[in-house]
Amino acid sequence: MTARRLLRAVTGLAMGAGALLTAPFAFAAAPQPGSGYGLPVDVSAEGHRIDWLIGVTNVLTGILFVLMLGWILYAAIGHNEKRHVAAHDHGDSRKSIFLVLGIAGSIFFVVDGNLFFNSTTDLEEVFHNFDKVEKDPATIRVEINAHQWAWDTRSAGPDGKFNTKDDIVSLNDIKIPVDTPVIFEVASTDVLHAFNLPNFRAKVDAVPGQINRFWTQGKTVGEYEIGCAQHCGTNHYKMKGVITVLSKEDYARWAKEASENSARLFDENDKDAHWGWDWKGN
Ligand SMILES: [Cu+2]
Repeated sequence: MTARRLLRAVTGLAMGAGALLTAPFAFAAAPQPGSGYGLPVDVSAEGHRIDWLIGVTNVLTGILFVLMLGWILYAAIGHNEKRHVAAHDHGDSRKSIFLVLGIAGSIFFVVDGNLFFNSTTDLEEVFHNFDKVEKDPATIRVEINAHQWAWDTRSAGPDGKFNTKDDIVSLNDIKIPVDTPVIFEVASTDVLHAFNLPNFRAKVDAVPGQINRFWTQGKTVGEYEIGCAQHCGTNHYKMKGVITVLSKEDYARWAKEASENSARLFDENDKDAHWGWDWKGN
């Protein structure tokens, strides 16, 4: 092996290894709590489905990357001017066309097909299966009204109706019980925002004039971040909140106290406080 060929091989390997090693850090400027440089820790009952899809896709594209790198190295080292004269064709032979279509088609079928099949199944059976969640008498309902630059939150209180005097109203602060389904209805009063719960693998656009919904269920008691995932103006970065997963007993205690306080402070003439809407689901 001549020095030049050795240099070429080493450079190729180093570039490939460098790309592999730096890729995960390019997307994570700071470590996320609880999980180093990976995804934020998942505290939801169904978030594992999304993590599985991301993990499998990473593994499959990782395998493809290594195969392609090997192929390029083989071409660079195995075929060179000293071994034989380079052969060129236009890639329009039957064999070439079938080979290219076959490889591209298989990659598309396996990688994208897996994403498509599993994500549509997950949506149908779990994430968009509101019928099942709404039938559960334990289900909690929360309304979110986004505005520049905060999240108004409202839970129904003991009467189960929104926009009444026992509603629990807060700002950038949501409390939910553990192991209990929660349906969120999300709207916006001004511009597009996106209500994002990274630790629940849940995110939905907040759109003026429209109510979007999703449901989730916390499985680990603790405090987690709420963020806005849609650039919505100068102070977009300040649109942070906290969602707290409480034990069922703590939640019951808090909800009772909070709705009593709300009823006490209720002012019929304060129109700004009455931003809630009739619950759109069942
Ligand atoms: Cu926003």
